[in-house]
Amino acid sequence: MLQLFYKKLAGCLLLLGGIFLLNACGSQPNNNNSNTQDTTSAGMAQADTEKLPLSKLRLPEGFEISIYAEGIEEARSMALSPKGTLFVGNRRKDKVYALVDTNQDYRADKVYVIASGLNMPNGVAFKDGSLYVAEVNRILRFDDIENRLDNPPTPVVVYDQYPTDKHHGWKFIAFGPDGKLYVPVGAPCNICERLDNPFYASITRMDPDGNNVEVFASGVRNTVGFTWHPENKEMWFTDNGRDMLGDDIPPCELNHAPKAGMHFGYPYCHGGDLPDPEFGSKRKCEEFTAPAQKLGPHVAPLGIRFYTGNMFPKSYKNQLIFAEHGSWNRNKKIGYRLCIAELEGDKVVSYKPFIDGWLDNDSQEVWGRPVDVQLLPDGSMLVSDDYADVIYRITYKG
Ligand SMILES: [Ca+2]
Ligand SMILES: [Ca+2]
Repeated sequence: MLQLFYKKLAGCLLLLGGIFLLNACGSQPNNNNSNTQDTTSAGMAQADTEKLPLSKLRLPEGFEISIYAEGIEEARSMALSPKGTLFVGNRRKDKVYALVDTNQDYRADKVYVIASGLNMPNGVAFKDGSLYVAEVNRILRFDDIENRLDNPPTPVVVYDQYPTDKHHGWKFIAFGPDGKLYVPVGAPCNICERLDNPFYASITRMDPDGNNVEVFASGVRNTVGFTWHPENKEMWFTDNGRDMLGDDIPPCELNHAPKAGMHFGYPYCHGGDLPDPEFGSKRKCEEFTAPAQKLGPHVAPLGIRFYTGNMFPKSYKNQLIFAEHGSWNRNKKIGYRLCIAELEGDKVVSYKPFIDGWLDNDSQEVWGRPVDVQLLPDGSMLVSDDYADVIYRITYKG
């Protein structure tokens, strides 16, 4: 009832009109008419490729990496429309971009700023002509967006009752095979037990119109990437382990959530078998679902997709490719790479690097940090980088 009241109130406020709302809420996106950057320039592209040391990247034999788009400030999560428009969000910045490859040479030619002034708009998803954007506490929807890239509409507020905590408040979002929008809510802390709101440390889901919001999975500290198996439609997600327990524990996690209602351990148990020093005495590790694969400590796993294309070798088919954004809470850096987890049935049988070299292990210098991965219809793969401000494209030539 209360929710309905707020929705009605929001509707009335919208009727009161633009300027008042801008001042009252202070978080309405600013649309403007000069929201395009033209990036058509072969010379510029070449110069940029030279600026980034792509040759330092180690790829499996036969693979190549190039720049799909550059100058995309803090490029985070990605969503691709069926027509090929690539939407890209921000975490610490405030914008959402749309990238269009007008001449289909696999390099973006136009970059549109769809919205600015948003509150950590990390998450983007596309469905039925509309772009969905996740801010910290709400979901926005930009209708008919591909016909309005030059002059984006004022978004519809789909839902605005998520917690407002900025700590782990940025969200990855995606539509599941059931047509529902999946929205995680991170723990508002490094480690804490917040039973006051079941949304904390969970993955929720809702109808596309914002109705029927429910918790899908609990005990998830901070997932910033999930996807569904192409055949059995079961969810897989990455989760970032807690900090401040030293360099080597706990592991970050790759988890498997075949059904609703599962609990993945946080804040009581990490990695399936490591009780938390503060909260571990409250509940036992055996009560929870252990990760399908322990990942490296502090590697910060983010975007994840099954490789469903036909360009890469057959051994990649239906295997998980995910980004490790890289550690900060560790003396010697690790992560800063793309990994592949090979599955046999529901079991992960290997976890190994796919592409690395953004981190120089000896000097500990970093020049890029992969965030999200996105397949293109030709089977090539895009990778966003919020440190180098680019989108890469990975191809296999054999
Ligand atoms: Ca192009
Ligand atoms: Ca866990």
